[in-house]
Amino acid sequence: MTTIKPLLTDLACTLNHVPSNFIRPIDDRPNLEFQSSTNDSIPIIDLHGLEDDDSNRCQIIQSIAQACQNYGFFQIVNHGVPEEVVDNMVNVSKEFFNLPESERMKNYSDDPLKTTRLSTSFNLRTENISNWRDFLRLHCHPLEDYVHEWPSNPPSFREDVAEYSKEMRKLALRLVEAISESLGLEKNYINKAIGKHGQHMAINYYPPCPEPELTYGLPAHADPNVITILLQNDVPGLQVLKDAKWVTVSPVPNTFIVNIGDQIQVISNDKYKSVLHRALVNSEKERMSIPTFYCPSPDAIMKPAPQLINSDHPAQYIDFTYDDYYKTFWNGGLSKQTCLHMFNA
Ligand SMILES: O=C(O)CCC(=O)C(=O)O
Repeated sequence: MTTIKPLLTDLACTLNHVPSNFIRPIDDRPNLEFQSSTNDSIPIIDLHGLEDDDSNRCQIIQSIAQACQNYGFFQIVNHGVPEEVVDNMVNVSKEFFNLPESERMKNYSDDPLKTTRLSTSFNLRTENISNWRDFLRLHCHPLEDYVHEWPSNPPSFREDVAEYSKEMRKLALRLVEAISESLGLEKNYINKAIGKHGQHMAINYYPPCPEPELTYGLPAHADPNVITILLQNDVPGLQVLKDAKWVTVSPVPNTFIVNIGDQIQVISNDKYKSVLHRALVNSEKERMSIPTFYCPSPDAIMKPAPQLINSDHPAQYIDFTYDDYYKTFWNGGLSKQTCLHMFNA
């Protein structure tokens, strides 16, 4: 009798071939040869001096504006997050995915609306093709509302992840202020527009894959939220769409990758674009990535900033609640376009 394993991690190590439910159609597969031949990447921005009231800040904000306009993505150095906090986060995540299956399964759910859950692929309830990924998803703000739901094994999990979440929140607030200014808006404009904001995190675990040319860890998608701050381990896999080509973001130690999400595209009235990205998998090495998603409050009314609407640039979007947008995203599945067209004016 075969036992059905709900999680990929436990199945993957027994396989020599990718099961048929993970195989993408021929015209939608990663091109691994191209991946190794490209040396383009996204801009790296040094945040040192961001809080100074001098030309440093102006310079950094200009670099952010250019990166958001041309790439929708950038990497940051000198971000102010202590190395120890990052190391603890990475180590405890590894330990979690190394726990026995029975222990990890205590957190399992396929309900996308659960605020703490371990799951696999993207949305098992709606998708036809599976993705080569397990993930632990956690809501992180306000911490005291969620921390008691988080795994209590490994024993330091809650403490290490809480420390990391607090650092991510501080960093997200600084970045969102800078992005606001880069659009010519008041520093606090975006943080006010998104109301009592939320913060979610995923720990993505991509086990080694026997045939990485047939499947994705995550197929092309844009992020529905405000900004995402991503930490990746030393195994490449993230690719970003730039001028119709997939650019690999090679891991750089002590950096985070930042991308603007659909809600910044809306607030900026399409000045900034929320860009498609995807995760490839590797035949030999496990890959881990840890995105922090900074989100509007579910009841926040999202719309273009009035200052960015004029006769040359009429409003591109109707008003909608983030709750509506988020549900549309999860129910629609990951696809090659954002859900933004469903909210066009
Ligand atoms: O693993 C990565 O590098 C990308 C992860 C991602 O895009 C996501 O979790 O939405």
